[in-house]
Amino acid sequence: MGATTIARQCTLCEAHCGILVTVEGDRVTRIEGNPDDVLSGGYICPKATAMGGLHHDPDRLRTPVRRVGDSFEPIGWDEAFTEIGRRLRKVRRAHGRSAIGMYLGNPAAHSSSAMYGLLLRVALLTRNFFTASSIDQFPQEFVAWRMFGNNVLMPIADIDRTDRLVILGANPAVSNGSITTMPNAKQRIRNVRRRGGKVVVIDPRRTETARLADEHIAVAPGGDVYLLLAVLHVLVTENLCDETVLRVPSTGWERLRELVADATPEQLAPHAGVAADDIRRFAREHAAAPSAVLYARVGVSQQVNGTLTHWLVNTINAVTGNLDRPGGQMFATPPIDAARFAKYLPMGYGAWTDRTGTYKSFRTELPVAALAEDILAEGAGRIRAMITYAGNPVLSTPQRGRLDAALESLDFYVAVDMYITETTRHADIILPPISPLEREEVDVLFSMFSVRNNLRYDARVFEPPADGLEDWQILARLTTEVAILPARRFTARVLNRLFRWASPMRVATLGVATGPYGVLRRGGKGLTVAKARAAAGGIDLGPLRPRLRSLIGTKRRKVRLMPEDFATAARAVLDDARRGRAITTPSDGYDLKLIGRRHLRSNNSWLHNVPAMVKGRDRCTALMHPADAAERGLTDGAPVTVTSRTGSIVVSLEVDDDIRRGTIAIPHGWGHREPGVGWSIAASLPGANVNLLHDPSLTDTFSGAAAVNNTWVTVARATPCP
Ligand SMILES: Nc1nc2c(c(=O)[nH]1)N[C@H]1C(S)=C(S)[C@@H](COP(=O)(O)OP(=O)(O)OC[C@H]3O[C@@H](n4cnc5c(=O)[nH]c(N)nc54)[C@H](O)[C@@H]3O)O[C@H]1N2
Ligand SMILES: Nc1nc2c(c(=O)[nH]1)N[C@H]1C(S)=C(S)[C@@H](COP(=O)(O)OP(=O)(O)OC[C@H]3O[C@@H](n4cnc5c(=O)[nH]c(N)nc54)[C@H](O)[C@@H]3O)O[C@H]1N2
Ligand code: SF4
Ligand SMILES: [Mo]
Repeated sequence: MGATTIARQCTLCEAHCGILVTVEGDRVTRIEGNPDDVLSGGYICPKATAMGGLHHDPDRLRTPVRRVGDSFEPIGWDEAFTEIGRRLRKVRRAHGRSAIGMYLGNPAAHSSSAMYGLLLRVALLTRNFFTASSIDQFPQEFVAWRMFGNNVLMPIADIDRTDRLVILGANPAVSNGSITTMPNAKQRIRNVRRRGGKVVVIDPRRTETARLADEHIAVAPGGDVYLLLAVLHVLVTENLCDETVLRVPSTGWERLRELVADATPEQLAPHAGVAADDIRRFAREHAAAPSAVLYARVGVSQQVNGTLTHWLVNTINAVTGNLDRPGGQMFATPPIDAARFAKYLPMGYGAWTDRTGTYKSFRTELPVAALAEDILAEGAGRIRAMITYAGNPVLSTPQRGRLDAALESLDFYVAVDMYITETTRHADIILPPISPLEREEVDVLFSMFSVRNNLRYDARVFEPPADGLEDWQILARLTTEVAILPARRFTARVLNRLFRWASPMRVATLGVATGPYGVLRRGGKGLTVAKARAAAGGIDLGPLRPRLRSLIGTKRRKVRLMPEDFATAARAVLDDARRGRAITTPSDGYDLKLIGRRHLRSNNSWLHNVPAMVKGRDRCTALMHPADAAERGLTDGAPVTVTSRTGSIVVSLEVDDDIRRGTIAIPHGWGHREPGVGWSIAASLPGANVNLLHDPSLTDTFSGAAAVNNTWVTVARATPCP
């Protein structure tokens, strides 16, 4: 049988590397990097082959299933949708709109079906909407909203042109970049140095990225806020920065100067875990570089001071003249320019709260930290039915181990997922989409965060099965089922017709045609999806260009360097530090800080059923410094019990001097040995759910995002089971 090769992208992580998929008959026989891809240029990581593994995985669901007792049996699509509609509407009639909750997970962002996820969210009119964003980039969006009046304006590090790249709380050598889409991050980082630039990594662990850098600063977990306040102090007091370098007018400069006037490196160094001299040198070198960019990602977001730290990152970039200019922080001009519209969207911060009144809504959603409680707590406003779409919150979010019981207690739960996971095993009905290799798409989201402007098209590798549905088709049907419709039978039919026509591909085609490069604006030479389809590696639309002025949504279009509530919170952080109280100070007998870690062959919780991704040694280990291990009489490979205020897990110890003393690192997304989990390979692997250790109430002060990098733990030799 002849082989054919099809160009598309790997959609597993934000890099969306171009791949060439070779198919013989109905089998994927090879996956290689596509050298013509305008962004990845032939690079792929080992996960790319998992695109084939997922497609062929016998454990992947191919038809809807309904729970009967402890197992699932196949049912037809129509029957499934009818039952779901009936039961969800019943819950709403009995308990109100917010009794239906929804959780949207990470892979949703990797397909254009996500727009239908949001449509479903709108149709639900519920207050109880949650996404993985509140354990991820929420603080960054919050800062973008406060500083630039537009939550989408999370700046991109212009890594390909900078003279100095400072990475805090990110490990792009493994993650390949996030909210700065940079496939082959390793090469891009090496190129900074080849150009004569300097790379600095600020991370409690000497990561794969730190190994590529000129300098590694082993900050204490949570110490970034002190470090950056001290850096700003040096920049301000030595007149190494000012507000005149901003290309867009700003407010708050004087208040910013006052804030850091006394925030000396000497005072803050112990809390940052970095020597005062190093802080001073860092600040001077940073100011002296022709262009320089601070790039921070989840390691910084997942902190109590996540918002404050991301604000300091953006502010330092701004007052050193590195905002909205090549080599600094920039904004893309994507083929569908969603940022232009986003500035008009209300963020509804605090428009409502969770039931305990602890967490404020932001961007029409509640922090996922509130999820289990909002289901379990007795009384009015309780969530009685759930929809999850492309998420595995049981493993990926801190819930004090209560989410299993919470999901089990629901009147009804429907999951849109292709696996029976730790989460979806609790569902009444699971609706599986077709495999990613059966989808045709254009990447509209990550082109908003790429290091170059581009448009790339994803061809189908296989025709979808006759009875297969894409995520968007499933979500569209769910939308009609839950929408409040007059004359339901008639209007539902009309809506379903309309949705069938409005496929994400059609919407994207229209969006691109009317976008900044589109044929409708630029005539015959303009961009179309058809042109991207004809170019097997996508279309390069050039380097990033300054454009903040046109996107900023604040009053009088000024950058807010010092939002008042940030000033208040930062003052409190400084006052506490002066009194010797810092997020980095151990307390109550807990003596080690727990942080996360990602592996090149893993992707959050869901690639562990593909044999090539999990072969070799146990990955879910606790990484500990040799001196910390010796102090506790622990040896490499030994099982250890890790205990926090909220829970306790057993994992193997990995002794390694790459990690800062007083810190341990355990990856998330493991712990698949739960009864009823449908991924047979994953369920045979060692590892535990690290989110059992994280306290859901430990969150970022402003956005409510989970602060999983600020958890205190103890570690002891595991006592063998009796
Ligand atoms: N402790 C700790 N916890 C963390 C993190 C951390 O660093 N430390 N990181 C956090 C981050 S950044 C994120 S983004 C979250 C991720 O958290 P989640 O999004 O909740 O979890 P994932 O592990 O990505 O689960 C994805 C689910 O989607 C399914 N899926 C995959 N592709 C598709 C598809 O195309 N369609 C549908 N319908 N389903 C699909 C998979 O089978 C899987 O069940 O985890 C967070 N959790
Ligand atoms: N291989 C692989 N790639 C992935 C994923 C994956 O699971 N595996 N997940 C994808 C997803 S959903 C996302 S959001 C991105 C995330 O992409 P990145 O942001 O690059 O994520 P991490 O690799 O978790 O890097 C976070 C870093 O922060 C460090 N850190 C922890 N605490 C602190 C702190 O207090 N201060 C500082 N300065 N650093 C700290 C950790 O040691 C770690 O090196 O990766 C994506 N790509
Ligand atoms: S870095 Fe790896 S997982 Fe991410 S898109 Fe590229 S090949 Fe896929
Ligand atoms: Mo993420």
